[in-house]
Amino acid sequence: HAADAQRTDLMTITRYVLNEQSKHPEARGDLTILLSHIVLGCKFVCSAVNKAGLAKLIGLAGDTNIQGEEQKKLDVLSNDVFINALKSSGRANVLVSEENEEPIFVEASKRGRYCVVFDPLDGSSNIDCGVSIGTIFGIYMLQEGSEGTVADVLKPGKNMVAAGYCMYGSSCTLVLSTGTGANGFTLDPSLGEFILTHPNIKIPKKGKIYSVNEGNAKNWDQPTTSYVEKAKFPIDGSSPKSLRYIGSMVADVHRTLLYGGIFMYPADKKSPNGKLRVLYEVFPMSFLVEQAGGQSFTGQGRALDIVPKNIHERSPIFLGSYDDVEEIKALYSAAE
Ligand code: AHM
Ligand code: MG
Repeated sequence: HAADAQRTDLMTITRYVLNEQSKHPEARGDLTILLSHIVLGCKFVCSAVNKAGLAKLIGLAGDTNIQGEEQKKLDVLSNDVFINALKSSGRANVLVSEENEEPIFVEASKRGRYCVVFDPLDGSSNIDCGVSIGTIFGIYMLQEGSEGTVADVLKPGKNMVAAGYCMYGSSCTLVLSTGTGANGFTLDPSLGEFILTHPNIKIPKKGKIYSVNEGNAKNWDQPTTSYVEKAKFPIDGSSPKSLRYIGSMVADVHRTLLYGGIFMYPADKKSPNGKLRVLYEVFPMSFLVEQAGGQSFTGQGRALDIVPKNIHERSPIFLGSYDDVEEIKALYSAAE
């Protein structure tokens, strides 16, 4: 019986990654191990995020613990969790975190072949009010013959071997791609396992939602202004689009993947490169969106083609449904 089979034969994220691995007979299982350490980090942060409100209420946050240390802020704690999980995997080499100015080079005895770029807790302005936040990550393989240098991560996003995010929301959802489509997993708290709930995510070809911080409109360029104007006052007889903006990239991109539409953080006069970081925000999300059949554009070209010059570089970004991104691309071409 199909329903029974579902309950007794669960596709956990580990099982899924092992299946993927078995398609590559040469694979040594290193990526599988690395990913399982990232998954552990996500579970840890999920549990900390869920307890955060309570901890505040009973006076833990900002308090000192038994060792006399101050309780760590959630974003600092999340960063420590991921760094430790990655180092202890024995499979990581160069690490880039939004929280660290400089790249981290794993010590020789624990080094592996993978470089991980990540934002341990994105959407920090939403932490204190209980709105969804998330972790974003991307994985590169070390260049042939390299011992691990910053050059190993200053590579276009299309070179990533895997990317994903984990959203700490009403449920804990992890979306992962190892380059063969995008798949969504939901944490079953009673099992402590991520279960495949959104197999082979395909973003609708065209959406009805636009997602942008419209408070910056005064400083936008012409193509962005025209796009949003058309979304609100369509001239072709179609219905206006809905606006949804959470201000948490993971949540805004997750909705865009499932419901379609466009998410944008454009350039503006005050921030000519937008706000979002190329390595650990723009690249992983663009990777997932392309894997789901959508597009990601910078205002100049394909986002995954950017060659970053420094690890915390920013870029404008327009990503989502294929047709919606075509429209913004046309507006930029017309403005040239
Ligand atoms: P953060 O890394 O400081 O949390 O900033 C990134 C966040 C994204 O999650 C979100 O898309 C964006 O900032 C929202 O920015 P704004 O408040 O300018 O709209
Ligand atoms: Mg961030």
